[in-house]
Amino acid sequence: RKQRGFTIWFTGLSASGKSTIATALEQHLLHLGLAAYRLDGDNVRFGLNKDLGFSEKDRNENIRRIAEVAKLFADSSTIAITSFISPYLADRKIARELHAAAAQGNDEALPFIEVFVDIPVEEAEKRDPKGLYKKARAGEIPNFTGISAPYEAPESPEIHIKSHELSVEDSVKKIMEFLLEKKLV
Ligand code: GGZ
Repeated sequence: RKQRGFTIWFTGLSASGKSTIATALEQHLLHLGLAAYRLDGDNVRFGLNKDLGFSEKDRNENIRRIAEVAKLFADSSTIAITSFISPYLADRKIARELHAAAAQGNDEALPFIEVFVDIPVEEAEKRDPKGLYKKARAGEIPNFTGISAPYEAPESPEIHIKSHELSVEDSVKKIMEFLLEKKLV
């Protein structure tokens, strides 16, 4: 059976563990022989979206473009994995609807799986691997999500991971169980 493309959309605070789980998931899928491709800040914000910053308007545009690119990957039968804060409900809704509106040549919608990587902001701040929360608290980074800019938590994500309670390995397991149950892999 030919692999069907779909998008796994991670959302969560900076330092929530999105990229770590997304990377482990991508490795797992690749080892199974499935085509997967991860979009994250390193390959999108420094290229396609290098004209965008962190104002609300720029984040809207960041997410809009990422959703369009993920849809193209999914349409090409790849598993697109996106790892961005994507703090606004409305932006994630647009991304979901873009996938629901069936892709060209397909009669089926492209599945969209939202994964909420949930961590209390205090826990993310304790981790602070890049010292960004400290800088944000000091007023050196404006509009910092969770400190001086909003994070709108998903209301009904397909998968909810409490990343301060679940290991990376178990997080990948939880996502794989969902994909298997939905017969997506
Ligand atoms: C949040 C910021 C900010 C501000 C720079 N707010 O932990 P990181 O470093 O590696 O991940 C964060 C990343 C967020 O970019 P996204 O494209 O995921 O954001 S969004 O979806 O909201 O468009 C952080 C760094 O960029 N960073 N300034 N003000 N995170």
